[in-house]
Amino acid sequence: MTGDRVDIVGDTTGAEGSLARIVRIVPRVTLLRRSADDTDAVERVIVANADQMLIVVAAANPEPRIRLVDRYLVAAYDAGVTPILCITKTDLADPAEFLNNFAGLDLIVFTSRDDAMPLESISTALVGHDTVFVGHSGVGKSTLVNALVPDAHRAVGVVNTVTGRGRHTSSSTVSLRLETDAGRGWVIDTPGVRSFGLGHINTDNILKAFTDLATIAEKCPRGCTHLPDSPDCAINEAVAAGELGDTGKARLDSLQRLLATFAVAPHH
Ligand SMILES: Nc1nc2c(ncn2[C@@H]2O[C@H](COP(=O)(O)OP(=O)(O)O)[C@@H](O)[C@H]2O)c(=O)[nH]1
Ligand SMILES: [Mg+2]
Ligand SMILES: [Zn+2]
Repeated sequence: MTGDRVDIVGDTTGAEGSLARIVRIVPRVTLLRRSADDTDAVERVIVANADQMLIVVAAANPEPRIRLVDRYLVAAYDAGVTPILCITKTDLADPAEFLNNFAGLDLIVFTSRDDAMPLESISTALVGHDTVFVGHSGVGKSTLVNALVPDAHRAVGVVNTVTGRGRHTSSSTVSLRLETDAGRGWVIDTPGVRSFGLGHINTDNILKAFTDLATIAEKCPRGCTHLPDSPDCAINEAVAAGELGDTGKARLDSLQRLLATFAVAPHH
């Protein structure tokens, strides 16, 4: 898998004709998976050992979709990978309204346009990490990767102006080394992920990502779903009582939206 660390033996000079073989895959720290749809138990691994996920969404062309970002967030939290949001194409639309939907999350957000990319701040966030770039095809992932890693030469696609959908120009997942004055990191560019089924998700992992709410949930009744209709839910009660301040309501809304994203799936 892309991102795997391996041990190799043999001639490791890399000279022409040299031969080495992989003898061991180092145990994976994280594994980002998806199923084709929510009822599909077959998992496809996207990348191993990523510790960050840069979710790339365009402000327009293609239109941003809250639900898709929610699904990426759920997949990241489930895998123990830290999500970061990057809104591209802000030259085409103002993303403020869309971003309001994620105000309750502890999420670093970058906004970018191809004539003014915040490359320094993004690089800083990537140094010392393995960051997988995900997002619908056509949102500008490869454009961003090429700007961050100048010798990446990732193919950039053309977005169909009628459907707003990109052609899959970069069809493989690759790891690219990011080199900056502040240090190194790995950038993993993926082809557009069309479906992001969550057939394998463990909902406890979603709650764990909301550390403040997870502590309160220890007082919830067994089997509590933490959804609005859940009786005696300690989180619902704490937020209603104003114990979590102004941000409590927004964080609970975000948690419940993510839990509901998953609730449609029959597993677990
Ligand atoms: N207007 C505008 N177009 C962009 C921007 N970033 C990328 N694009 C265009 O969007 C299209 C898809 O970009 P690409 O990087 O291939 O997207 P990917 O499929 O996510 O890798 C290309 O035509 C890019 O030139 C941006 O900030 N503003
Ligand atoms: Mg691409
Ligand atoms: Zn609860």
